[in-house]
Amino acid sequence: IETTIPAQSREIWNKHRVQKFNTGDEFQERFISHVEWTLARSLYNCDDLAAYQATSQSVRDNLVIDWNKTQQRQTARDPKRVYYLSLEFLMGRALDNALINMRTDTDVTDVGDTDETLTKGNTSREMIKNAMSELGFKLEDILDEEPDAALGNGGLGRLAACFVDSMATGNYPAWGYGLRYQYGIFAQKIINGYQVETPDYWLNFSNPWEIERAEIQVPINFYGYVDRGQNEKSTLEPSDWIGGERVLAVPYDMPIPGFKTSTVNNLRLWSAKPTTEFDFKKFNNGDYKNSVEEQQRAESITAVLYPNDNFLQGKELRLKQQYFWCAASLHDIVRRFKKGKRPWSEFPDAIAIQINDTHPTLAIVELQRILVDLEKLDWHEAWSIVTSTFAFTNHTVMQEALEKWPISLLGHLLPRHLEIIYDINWFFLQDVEKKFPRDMGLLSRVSIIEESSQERQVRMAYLAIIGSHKVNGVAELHSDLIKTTIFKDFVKIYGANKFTNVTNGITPRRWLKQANPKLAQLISETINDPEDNYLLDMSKLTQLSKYAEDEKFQKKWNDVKQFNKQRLADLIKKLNNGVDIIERDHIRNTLFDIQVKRIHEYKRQQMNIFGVIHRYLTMKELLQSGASIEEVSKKYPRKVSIFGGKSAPGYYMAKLIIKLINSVAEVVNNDKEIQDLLKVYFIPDYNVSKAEIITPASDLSEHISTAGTEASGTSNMKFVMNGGLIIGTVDGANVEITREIGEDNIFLFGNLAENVDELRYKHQFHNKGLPASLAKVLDAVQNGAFSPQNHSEFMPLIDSIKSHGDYYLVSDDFEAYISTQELVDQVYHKDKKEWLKKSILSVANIGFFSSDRCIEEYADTIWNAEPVKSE
Ligand code: HBZ
Repeated sequence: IETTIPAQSREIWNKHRVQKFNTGDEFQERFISHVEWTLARSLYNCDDLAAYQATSQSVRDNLVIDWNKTQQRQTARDPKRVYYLSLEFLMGRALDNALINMRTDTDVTDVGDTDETLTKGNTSREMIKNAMSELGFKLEDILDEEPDAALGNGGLGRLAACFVDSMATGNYPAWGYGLRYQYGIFAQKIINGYQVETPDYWLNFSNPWEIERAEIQVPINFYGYVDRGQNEKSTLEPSDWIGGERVLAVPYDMPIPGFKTSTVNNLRLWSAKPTTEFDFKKFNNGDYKNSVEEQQRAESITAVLYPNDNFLQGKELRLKQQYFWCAASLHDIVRRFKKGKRPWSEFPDAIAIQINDTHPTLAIVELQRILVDLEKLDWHEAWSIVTSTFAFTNHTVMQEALEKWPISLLGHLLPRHLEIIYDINWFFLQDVEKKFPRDMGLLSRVSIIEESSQERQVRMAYLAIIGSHKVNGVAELHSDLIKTTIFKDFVKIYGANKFTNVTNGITPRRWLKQANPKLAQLISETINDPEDNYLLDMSKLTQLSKYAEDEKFQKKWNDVKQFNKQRLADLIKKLNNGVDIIERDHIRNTLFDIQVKRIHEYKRQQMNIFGVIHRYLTMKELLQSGASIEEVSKKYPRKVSIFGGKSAPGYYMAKLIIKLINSVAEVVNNDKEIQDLLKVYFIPDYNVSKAEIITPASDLSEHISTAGTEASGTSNMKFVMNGGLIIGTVDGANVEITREIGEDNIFLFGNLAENVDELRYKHQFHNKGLPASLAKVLDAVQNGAFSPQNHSEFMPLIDSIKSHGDYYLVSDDFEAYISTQELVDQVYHKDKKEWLKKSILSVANIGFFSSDRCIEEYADTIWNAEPVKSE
């Protein structure tokens, strides 16, 4: 590797090379030096926050050493590199994860062995926990000081976070590229039952996990015009884009440690800042204040994450974010490639770029622009490089989420890119015409430019397909659906091989080991894997199957669940002003029924809360007809319905669902007559660190989307990995979860995706009426049972079912939902052994859903990339 340091100086460099701490004692020394030097504090003013900062700085020191080695190794070997472009990385906290993943040399059992990944289970974390305790701190409290890095909305952003973990663990030379938002997803407060959003200023107390690379500043242009020259040269020729506004992109790097490997990868997040260019006109006009204000506007580009999931809000600033990030990332990728001095034709052998949804689609156009305008490649040669480099992951079939940008907006912000898009479309449509002559319908259906709407729009998904060599969905059902619905015409044009499936997964390091240390310990003891190798090879979990009916083992399994339920109950108490929702003694025989995810009509939290209302009303009826509370409890044993999740700030119906949940909770939780048999709680501000407490505590979790609408879901996998059972529809990854764990171990119900169109059609043209169970619920809601002050408060939720075609098919699935819930109660309360058996068998067979498996599939079938191991 090249260096500017003269040969005779290198000896000194090597003599003073920094070292990792390897023992508790060395950690303490490092910790104190950070307290005193980095934080300029001391023994006399080191609180938990300072201790968190100093611990993180110390751990980061170790990671940085491996980070540097990893990067040097990758530069020396020059393998094919992978870049994962995602506008969201929902990372959560970094410290505990780093402690679990990171390697100190004391972890290595076979020093000098070629297989460096043979390491001891948990030494680093245990070692630091003890060392901290000697210093007077409790590790758990220190970990709690860290704010979540919440740079994402939901599943898509968390998937990107699991993927970077797995790419590092699998030793892939892979970087993530994203934006360093100053405000992550808003914090949710619940005030009088309503969601209120407050800003998430997460960088408040400097972020020890980021390394600012202030020396790298990539200029990014917007607006302006294309100079076509004197004789109006063709748009296919190298063209001059004269930008009108310029900002700088500065990278911040986050180290991503792999588990049991010295590989530390990079997550590069871009931040916008003003240029220092001097504006003569403003200067001469004496317009100082205005020129400062204009400069400040640059920073707004990376100020805030857009808080919508599965919904497009076509704002100019959002498009600006997308281009800013694509252009900066591409510049960086191309710069690194050029250092290798390889011919451009080898670009796709050197680089794979995966685009997470259509948000990074402009990267495709930007690479074409770089190759044609700046590197002067022939258009077709350039386009072949581009399409061999990119691959595209789709995450939804829902129309309202598909990105489309008005021509006027795109052409104003990025005039040269619009020309390139037109030319891409021109050549594409010519190919289509050749293959399917005179099929005008087809041409207009697949055109990148949508002409039918009042404003012409660029269809980003089509551009992404045309610019990629592979397109994948995120679960089998979803990948099949996109081929027969939204991308059907493209299957006809390109053939089915361009379209593939990579079923989502989750990282078992965070979602099992970190979130559920008790279960992890029971597993490692039981399958005799003290070094936690099962976290790298989840097929080892199948060894649990033989204990599924072992009563002693079942008891231990149940004790772990009990511990986790208690832990969640403690969190809820804290959030509920110190008031318990469930009496301590009752936790053990209360079924914890949890639905936590973004609030969306298609995810059907409304059906869940209607189910709760149905249960409550029926319990009340039984009591009124003279049944004793014992009799009622036979049919409806103890249960707590727990909800959590954010609504997009502008999503009226989702916000109303949150209010209904809270209003029902208010009534049910205060009804003395039902004696704690039923409780309802909405956990405010659901996020990654809360999910780590919530997920291990479920007996049952709900994944009940209208069939065909949830592309995959990933919390379904998390809950099962933590020994919870699922009630769910035949949708997304529920289908493959069922295949893996067995249909006896999951509670499926409801209509199938293939029947959804017909059911919707029937709602449009025939009034089928409501099932009696649902009618009873809606009547109660309509009569103000949960809104005595304002009977019509929840009318929009009722109308959506009764008058507006019940698009999400609540009325079609409700009865099956209710009866399946009753089945759940019976198994849980009448046959606990059967329940535990199901739970154990589920965990035993969930290995497929490790994100390590996903990354291997992407690497083998899409990226053609290989791991780089240290030896
Ligand atoms: O991606 C989710 C899918 O709904 C879920 O089924 C899947 O498991 C997950 C991972 O593949 N999609 C999202 O989370 N989508 C977004 O958050 C989103 C954000 C901004 C947008 C569009 C979608 O403009």
